[in-house]
Amino acid sequence: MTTRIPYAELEALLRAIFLRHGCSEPVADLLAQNMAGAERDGAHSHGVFRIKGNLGSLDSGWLDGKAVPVLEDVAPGMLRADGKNGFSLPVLAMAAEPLMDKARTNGIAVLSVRKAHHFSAVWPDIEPFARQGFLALATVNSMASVVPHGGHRKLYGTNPLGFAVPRAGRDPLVFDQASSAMANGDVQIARREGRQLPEGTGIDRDGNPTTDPNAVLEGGALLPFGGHKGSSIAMMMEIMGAALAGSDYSFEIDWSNHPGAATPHGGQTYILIDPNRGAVNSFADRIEVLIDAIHAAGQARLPADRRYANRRDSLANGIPLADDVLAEIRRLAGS
Ligand code: NDP
Ligand code: PYC
Repeated sequence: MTTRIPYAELEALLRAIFLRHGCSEPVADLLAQNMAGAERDGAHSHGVFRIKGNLGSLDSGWLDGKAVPVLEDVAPGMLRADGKNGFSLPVLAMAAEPLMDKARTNGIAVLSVRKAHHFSAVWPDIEPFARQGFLALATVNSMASVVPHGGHRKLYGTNPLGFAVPRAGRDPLVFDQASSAMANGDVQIARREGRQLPEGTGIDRDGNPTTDPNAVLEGGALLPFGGHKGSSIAMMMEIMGAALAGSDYSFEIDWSNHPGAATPHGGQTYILIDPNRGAVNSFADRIEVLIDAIHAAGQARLPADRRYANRRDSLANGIPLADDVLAEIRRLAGS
């Protein structure tokens, strides 16, 4: 059975949970908004499903839920942040305004983030920038769970890439995708629901192709999407996330002394571009020309269409949650 609950109620419950597990008020607020927003949009792999992993990291001392990031202005077009072993969300909250100021002044601005745990979807990071008129690109490196193309040992994270584009009078165009054939969270959900994975998703501990989520998660690995092409994108995310930002590569992250920890403290790089500085023609008009052409060519659904439809439905009718999940959330929140 499923119950629909208002967004504000879910956010308040999540906030209470994170406060009870050692987060400061601002961090609990940001986490709750992010997670409730993911559930509202039907982004289930990064919604309430992630409570357990976040609490595991907080409770085991792997992550500091009260960390206050440090932001440095290192160049006219570049900010650098140290997450101080906290979540990535407070870093972005602190850096968003100065980053947009730089992008307005210079046409482009870069934020590189180190030692910040990114355990959420990427679209909530970048959609707000597009709503403010910026093109936004985000790269994240996570924890090792993906073999490089042709390899036999996991090395890369599922390393998502997000891209958000402003549209005149419309919701932004956003895509946000793992560089693996499937996000790790979706493999875990498939295991929980007893579903097999599509062919080409992963390998078992002996390097053999498998559609069994258990085999992928217990000693096996995911494959990059699109063979060598996805593998190079995953490599780029390691470089942009870890090398550029000064964080750990996915394969360097070791939480073995922190039982229950699940959040990777890799690095993130965000790039904002003011499209009105780059484009000679009206950028907004040119985007509509492209989107019309995409539809005319036969692609009905754009990335983010599904989420926006879910968002409208959830805000009108409540966010659907399985009754056992909601009961567990209420228990964790102490209500
Ligand atoms: P999906 O493959 O589900 O979707 C990727 C993108 O493609 C989305 O923008 C989606 O839009 C769009 N899309 C999906 N189907 C279609 C279609 N038929 N036509 C057009 N567009 C489509 O995402 P992933 O499984 O790769 O990633 C899921 C989430 O996991 C992401 O939010 C990602 O940020 C997160 N993640 C986070 C990591 C981290 O380190 N923090 C690591 C890996 C993943 P829509 O959203 O509307 O469905
Ligand atoms: O779903 O692959 C994933 C993931 C990794 C880190 C956060 N989400």
